[in-house]
Amino acid sequence: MEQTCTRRPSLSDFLVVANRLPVTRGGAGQEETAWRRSPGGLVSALEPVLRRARGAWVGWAGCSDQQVAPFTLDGMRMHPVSLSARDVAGYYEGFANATVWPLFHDAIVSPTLIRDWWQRYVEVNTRFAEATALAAAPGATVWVHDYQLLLVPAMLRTLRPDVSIGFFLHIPFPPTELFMQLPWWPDLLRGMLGADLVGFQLARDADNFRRTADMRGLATAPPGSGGGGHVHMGGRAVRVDAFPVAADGAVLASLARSDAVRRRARQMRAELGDPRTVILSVDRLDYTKGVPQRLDALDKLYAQRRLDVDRHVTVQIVTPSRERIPQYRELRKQVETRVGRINGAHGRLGQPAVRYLHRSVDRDEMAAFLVAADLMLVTPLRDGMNLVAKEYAACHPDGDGALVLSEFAGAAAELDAAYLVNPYDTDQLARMISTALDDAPDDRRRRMSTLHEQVLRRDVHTWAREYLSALGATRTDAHRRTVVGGDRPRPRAAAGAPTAGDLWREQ
Ligand code: ADQ
Repeated sequence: MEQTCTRRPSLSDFLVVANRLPVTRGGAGQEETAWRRSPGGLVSALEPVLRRARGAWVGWAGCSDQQVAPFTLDGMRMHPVSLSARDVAGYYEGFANATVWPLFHDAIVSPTLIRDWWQRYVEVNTRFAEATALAAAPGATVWVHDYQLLLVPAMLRTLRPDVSIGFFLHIPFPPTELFMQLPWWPDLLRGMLGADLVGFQLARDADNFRRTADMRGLATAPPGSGGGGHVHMGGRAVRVDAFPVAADGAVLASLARSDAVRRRARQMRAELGDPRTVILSVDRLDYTKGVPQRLDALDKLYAQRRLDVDRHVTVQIVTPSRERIPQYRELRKQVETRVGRINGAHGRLGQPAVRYLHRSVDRDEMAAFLVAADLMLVTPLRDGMNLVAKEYAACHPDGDGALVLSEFAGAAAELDAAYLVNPYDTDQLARMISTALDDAPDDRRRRMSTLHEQVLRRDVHTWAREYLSALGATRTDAHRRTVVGGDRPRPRAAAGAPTAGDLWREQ
């Protein structure tokens, strides 16, 4: 694996800016200083563009109080932004994850408002914007990601008006009244509107955003048009639209067909006692994912003997997440207490009802779990999209399996052939699990085949291409407007700098 350090980073034509760099330090048997690429759909979708366009990634390396020099890994330039322990506490665990995250997820838990956290958030966003401004070539394309960096687009525009700026929010954008509970909402809105293109998961997120912009007297057009349209601000037209994120469908489907994964899936079923039905859930351990409510529904089903431990085994895998935040520690206790109670009440010696794993699993193991499951439960209380639902559908090319999916996952807008459910209603959730298990095999197969086709038709590469083409078009539009409308032209890219649209067309 190529890894070189450089003190003088050269400039890049395409930059991704996200809270975390797509790398982790040291692996088994590796030097502590060696970096490895972290797996992930976003990195693999953007890798071809990053390689071709002298691409770079700006983000936090994950270790606090350490300066890490820029380095190149597998042809991608990495620009680490350093965070102190106080930055991590105020910006990341504080404002991003204990203020914005809960508020944008329907305030499922109460957002905490602390002025010092906000100050840290502003400082760290400034640092990200400055690092990006230094690394971008004239006229570069910059794609900023997610709720940790809402202020970066406007900050970057001030520093580098020549670059083309895209912003994408991976989580829901809340209704106006909820957003306005944040004392700093006008700053956040202005921050996002620094972009040329503001992208959301769903049309309803884009609608919420445009309605909020209306509150500031910013002209939006056309209203209620199903998510598309522009917000006009400071003589600029900002395009606002929906780009639902997708799974790496083809890769997962071929993994699911591979001998190794199929063998491992059979072995897993054998280890579970070869039950008739394997019920699976895989979540990051977050209060938005609805894990306690789902366990309550399963508890009912085992208690009513509609599920029994010899024939129906449930596997719940949770990835540890944000464990320094009190609400996440509390959630872990709630989940583990419920698992213990269900197994105490309904399990037998050597045959628990719920097998519980609190860990992350690698991609092949994850694919084997998804293949092994007859029924997948994805029941978040609120979720921007939820890729696990799409990944499950990708892993079932033959129409076997069934997906119970929350109406409040963004994925439900597309995957309406799933068994859709309101996860707040545990009786309904329990009934829907029964329905999915008892449905006529032909109906189940029809639903699953539809889901599989959907996730393969539009994968993560299509998603990135759609977004970057739209971003490229904003530059062309802006140029046209300056010619036709006679506005003061924006400082232009250096001659020949590729636009986001060109980057994709070159593929
Ligand atoms: P998350 O809330 O982290 O992300 P989700 O989409 O559920 O969202 O999962 C992300 C990835 O984590 C998936 O690829 C999944 O396979 C993986 N994963 C989950 N548990 C795992 C485990 N135990 N071991 C290994 N891998 C695991 C945010 C938003 C989502 C949105 C995504 C992408 O909250 O709504 O779908 O971004 O935009």
